[in-house]
Amino acid sequence: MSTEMKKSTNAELFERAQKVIPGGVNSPVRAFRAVGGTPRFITRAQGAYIIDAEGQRYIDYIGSWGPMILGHGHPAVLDAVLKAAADGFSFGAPTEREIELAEEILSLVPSMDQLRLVSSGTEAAMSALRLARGATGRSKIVKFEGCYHGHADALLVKAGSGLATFGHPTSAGVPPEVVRDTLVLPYNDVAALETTFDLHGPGIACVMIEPIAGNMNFVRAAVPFMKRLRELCTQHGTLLVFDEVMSGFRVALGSAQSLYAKAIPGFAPDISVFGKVIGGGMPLAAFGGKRAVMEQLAPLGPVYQAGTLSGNPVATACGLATLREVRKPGFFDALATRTKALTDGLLAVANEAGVPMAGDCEGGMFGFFFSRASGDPLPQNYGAVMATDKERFNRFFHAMLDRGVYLAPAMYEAGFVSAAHSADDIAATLHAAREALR
Ligand code: KE4
Repeated sequence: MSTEMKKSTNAELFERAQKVIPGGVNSPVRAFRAVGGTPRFITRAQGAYIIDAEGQRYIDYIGSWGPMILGHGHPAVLDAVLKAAADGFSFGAPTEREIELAEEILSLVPSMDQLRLVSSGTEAAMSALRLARGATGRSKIVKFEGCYHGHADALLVKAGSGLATFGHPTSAGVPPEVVRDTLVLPYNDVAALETTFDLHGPGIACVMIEPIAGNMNFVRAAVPFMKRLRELCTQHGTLLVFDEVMSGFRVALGSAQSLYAKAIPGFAPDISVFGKVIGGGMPLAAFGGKRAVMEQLAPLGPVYQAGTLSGNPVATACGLATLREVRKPGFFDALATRTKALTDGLLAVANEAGVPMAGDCEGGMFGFFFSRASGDPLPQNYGAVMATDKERFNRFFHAMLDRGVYLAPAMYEAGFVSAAHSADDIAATLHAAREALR
């Protein structure tokens, strides 16, 4: 008689994981601590679905936090990865495919002349920061409350007490002097920008921003705010760094910067940071800008930056195959239509149920908030997001998870739709939401 291995439950796996991995996870948000409950251990995924250790199938609105824009297991991507792997995993030497991927990305992001490939969004943002400081010879930097740029020390900062005071570390292990030059401003606040540049303008190396913020759920930088930010950076010789790790090739084929270039004539960031989609689910990220800035990097210039697996041959194959699908005619129209159907549907179902909800979406990215009162406007900054109803969000998260819909396990995260999500998947999601909200 075959003694088929007894499958472990999610709880058993979580128990075992916590013995050998801090919190049982390799990235904190996966531990479900914001929403409570037991994380689902995923065994495999296909298209719009992920399947957990207990065989439960979920419609997946995380997509690995953005990379899986085609859905899981796209045949062209899988084929490209298998072929690349058969040719070799890593050489520590240049390859033609790194050139092809760079050319592909640069053809879609006209603000960049050159880019460098790295292995994570954190590494890309950290390197972009060092480059901005090296290229300007200045130390001060500005970021915004509610924006996340990975976990490099100088970026793990929360707002100081006043506008002009410097940030405080958000993590233990970050010495105060490391964040002494980091200013944290309220998102979408023009007055705060004016004051900060009046006080510190000539000393600011860069302003780093998520143009459509996906780390405080879903908040857009208002066009007037972005226009003024660009003007002030130009006026003071400060580099504007767009962190498009999440929004890049996700909100539009030309990323968020193409949306602002439509609204603001001649708009462009000076440095851009990408990740997630350009790796297609494998460890790959990038940062780039005009040639004059990028040539400050080693081995040409004085700003050091390096990486054993940078431009990894298998990861570049995965990213290249992904981008070649994303840029096909009609891809984004179809994705945006699907995402809007989901977002509008959720708002309609909440309205039917008399539950106050606000929501927004762009391309394949969406967010929704349980407002305190119906008619409340979309949150424009971190404080407003955190004032929405977290308890209701968490109850809704579990009610949806129990019904086979996997939303982000935290109210400060955005949601992602893939090309594999069908109209039936959206309908099933809205049916689950109708029941969950009841
Ligand atoms: P990674 O180092 O996690 O690849 O990228 C950091 C990063 C940088 N910039 C932005 C705008 C990002 O959203 C991220 C990472 N996003 C989170 C989701 N909120 C990744 C999920 C996680 O931390 O596990």
